Amino acid sequence: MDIWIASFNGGKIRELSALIQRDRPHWVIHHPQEIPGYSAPQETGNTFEENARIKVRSLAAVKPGHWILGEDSGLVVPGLNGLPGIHSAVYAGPHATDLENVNKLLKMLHLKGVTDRSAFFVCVMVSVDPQGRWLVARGELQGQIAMQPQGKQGFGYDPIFIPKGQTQTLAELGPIFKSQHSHRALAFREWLSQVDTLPVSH
Ligand code: ITT
Repeated sequence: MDIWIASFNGGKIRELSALIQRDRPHWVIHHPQEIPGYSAPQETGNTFEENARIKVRSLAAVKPGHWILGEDSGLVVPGLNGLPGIHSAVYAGPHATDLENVNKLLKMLHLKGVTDRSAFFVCVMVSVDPQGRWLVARGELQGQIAMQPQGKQGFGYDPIFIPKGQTQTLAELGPIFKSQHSHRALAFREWLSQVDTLPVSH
């Protein structure tokens, strides 16, 4: 079957594509970049799920009758009252780079004298299928914020996130670790199990 990934984030697309290719190698993956003139919708929701639904609904409007899969994700830091949370992509500004977001997070922890560096990643995955049925799945990865960036793999906040039970950041642990343990991998696994219970074959 064909599936459209409702994302413009290269890191996410890479990880999601690898998960799909691993578990459903016969699926054909498409991206919104293939659609001339299509641009990302405004993420105006107040929750990860609302924003994931906005992305999926927007792409479904131009690709009706297809499988559309989207997700909204972010890093929640309780010591910063839950920030950056749903604002993770734009924490340091509307066009912030990953590096700027990472630096702002480290700076805020320092400025506010936060000693509790615990944090968790959230991913809420949403899909709509050709029959108009919606699925929602969630994954979380617990850990803590490193004192300084380490590692070069991954994207976003990976260089400063140390998963619980590990001594290295996600950017050091790399894609194989993330494909097994990340918030995205867990949400995908949960989503796939829901797909498999739908009363049609894929
Ligand atoms: P799309 O909406 O086009 O998918 P986006 O980057 O705007 O791309 P989000 O609004 O969901 O996506 O923001 C997610 C941000 O959270 C992302 O830009 C990273 O900064 C961070 N993030 C999410 N998952 C991550 C991961 O696995 N590793 C590191 N950072 C992650």
